[in-house]
Amino acid sequence: MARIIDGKALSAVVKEEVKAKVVELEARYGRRPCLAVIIVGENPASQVYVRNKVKAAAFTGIESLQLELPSDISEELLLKRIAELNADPAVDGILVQLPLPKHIDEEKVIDAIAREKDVDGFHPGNVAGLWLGKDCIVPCTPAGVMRMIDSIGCDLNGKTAVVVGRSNIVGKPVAKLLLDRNATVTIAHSRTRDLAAVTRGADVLVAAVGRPRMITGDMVKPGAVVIDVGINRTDEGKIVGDVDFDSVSEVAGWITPVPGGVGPMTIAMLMENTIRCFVEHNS
Ligand code: BQF
Repeated sequence: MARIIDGKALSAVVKEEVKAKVVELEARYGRRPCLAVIIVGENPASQVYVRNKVKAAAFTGIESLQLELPSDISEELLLKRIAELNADPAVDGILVQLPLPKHIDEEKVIDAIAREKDVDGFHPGNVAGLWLGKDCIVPCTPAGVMRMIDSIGCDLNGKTAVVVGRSNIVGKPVAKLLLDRNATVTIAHSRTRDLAAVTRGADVLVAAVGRPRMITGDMVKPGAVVIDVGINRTDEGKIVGDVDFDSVSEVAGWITPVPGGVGPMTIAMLMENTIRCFVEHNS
């Protein structure tokens, strides 16, 4: 029976650390870090995510500023709002909640955020930095995944890691971070032939595909560390991961739950990234 990596508990520890750091930073710089969160439209999931971010900011003592923009806002006006936040010295971090309405080009919007304020780590300057091995802002979910792996004392050196999913936001950056720790990394995806044979080779398995319960116990190596990045809503309205928790927890050594796994860690890492942008903004 697998042990659980409790993302909720771990995120609480990280947020306490951030909270203490904010006190220290306020004493040193005379103000607190400030995170600007832009939401366009009324996607219910996005509204929940933005609420989680604003709540975490309040908990840690980070100031936040929420811009709620209508779904029919022009791309031009959204870019203008971002330019204003870029120029505002009181703002340390900026994020635009994704996804955006179809008439807006996400890439243009991400490129418009000042690299120095890009708390999501999605700006091409930060993406390049990650792949070139520079010390730069790391996307929150991949950073959270690594923190969870570290929390169990897992030494990745020489281990076989399989990432299922190749998105720019999770799969690709997580693979790079695992590679940086000397894991032997495979990125599998929807076209991978005999996926189960690939995943069964994994000492560390990261699922980030967006298909409910697709990783089943027969696809997992006994004792493996299984990290579930998925958040899917079933027909019954239940939130489940990409991992079939019941069957996989019989085989794995460690497993992250959904909810209460990677999700809370994503939010905690956003707070850390905001502090980092603040410190760099002030020095
Ligand atoms: C939990 C996200 C897909 C697409 C865009 C806690 C969050 C989620 C779950 C959360 C996510 C997922 C966020 C739990 C932010 C993570 O208790 O399990 C927190 O707020 N997330 C996002 O901003 O955009 C997304 C997933």
